[in-house]
Amino acid sequence: MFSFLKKKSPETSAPPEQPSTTPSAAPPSEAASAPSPTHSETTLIVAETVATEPVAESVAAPAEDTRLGLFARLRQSLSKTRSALTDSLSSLILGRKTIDQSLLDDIETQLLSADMGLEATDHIVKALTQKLDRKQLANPQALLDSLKVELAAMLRPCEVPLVIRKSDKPYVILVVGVNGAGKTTTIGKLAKRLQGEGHKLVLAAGDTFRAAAVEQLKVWGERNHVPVVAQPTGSDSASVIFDAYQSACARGADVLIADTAGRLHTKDNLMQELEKIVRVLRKLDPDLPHETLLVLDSTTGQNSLNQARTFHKSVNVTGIALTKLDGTAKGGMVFAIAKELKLPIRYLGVGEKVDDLRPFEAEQFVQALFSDN
Ligand SMILES: Nc1nc2c(ncn2[C@@H]2O[C@H](COP(=O)(O)OP(=O)(O)O)[C@@H](O)[C@H]2O)c(=O)[nH]1
Ligand SMILES: [Mg+2]
Repeated sequence: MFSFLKKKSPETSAPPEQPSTTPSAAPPSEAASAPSPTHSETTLIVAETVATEPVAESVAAPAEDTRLGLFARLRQSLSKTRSALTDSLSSLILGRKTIDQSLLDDIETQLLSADMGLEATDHIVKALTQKLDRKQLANPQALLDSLKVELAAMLRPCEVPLVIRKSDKPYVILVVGVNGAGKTTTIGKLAKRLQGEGHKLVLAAGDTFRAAAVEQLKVWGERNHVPVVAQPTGSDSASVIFDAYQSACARGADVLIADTAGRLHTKDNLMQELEKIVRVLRKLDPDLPHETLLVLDSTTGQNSLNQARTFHKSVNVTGIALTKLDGTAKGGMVFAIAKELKLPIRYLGVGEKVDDLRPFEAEQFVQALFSDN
């Protein structure tokens, strides 16, 4: 399935296409201490697919392509959060005859227990209290409608889709996050999505800490017919990503997505490694990476907010992909992220399949949370 190009000599390492804009041939001094891309023993593994049969899961059924079908799937994937948060909120509100402070207190408790976080909960309850004081909440249904409006308003500033600028070629997406958050899976899904939009991709297997991570990315590359640039486990991650950038330039790729390791964020060396990757990229082009996408696992609830702060401090996160919303009742944390981090939420991961990555839409998310059918 893969062809392995052993970079033993400059002749064998020649790229298949000549670069239009090739970065300086020598790696920056930062990367030179690590296995250099031009080092005679460096193995550049380019996974090229020769698969002719489409992978079943990568082909979306036509019916699922409709907006209605997508909404139904989003709704279904949020079922755990819906029963933990919105179903009980709805029955709490609609079950009351009068709207008073004690009802608002009960709403507050519900929101907090659904991982919405203090700030977001406070914001919502204050807004509802104001409306109650101004006599703008005539009946329980008006309160419920008002709650939905406030929730959507809180999410709206985070609805900033990822736009691949053609002028930034290759557009570099650095994917960061702790182990198990869903980085590699998200890269696979994102590769498929961007490919569907007509972009030519290269993937960088920058998680050189775990052998399985490289293999996992290569399988995704094979499925998506995308070349994967990798080096053996234990190689320098910045060096792999540097190689991949050069390969992406040589191939005329539109997008380079780089995977990274995710050992616990409390260990300083991970942050140092990520900072080094960014420094190496910035020597090639000060605008790199164009997107630093932090992958957060929604099942970890409030804990992921702390992770986000740590990563943001080190590598200046520009967007968030929130995974595993299908497996958790803690979907309320989307609101906590919106209120506390104020970063664009680019995508939601709603399953393990290749099509289970959804661009984040505030209104649609709230609708799916409250929709009965
Ligand atoms: N249910 C579900 N599982 C997911 C999602 N995203 C990732 N996973 C699973 O989470 C596990 C860890 O994912 P992986 O991509 O290896 O995480 P990484 O260590 O950050 O690269 C794998 O079993 C994935 O299949 C998602 O949106 N929903
Ligand atoms: Mg991984």
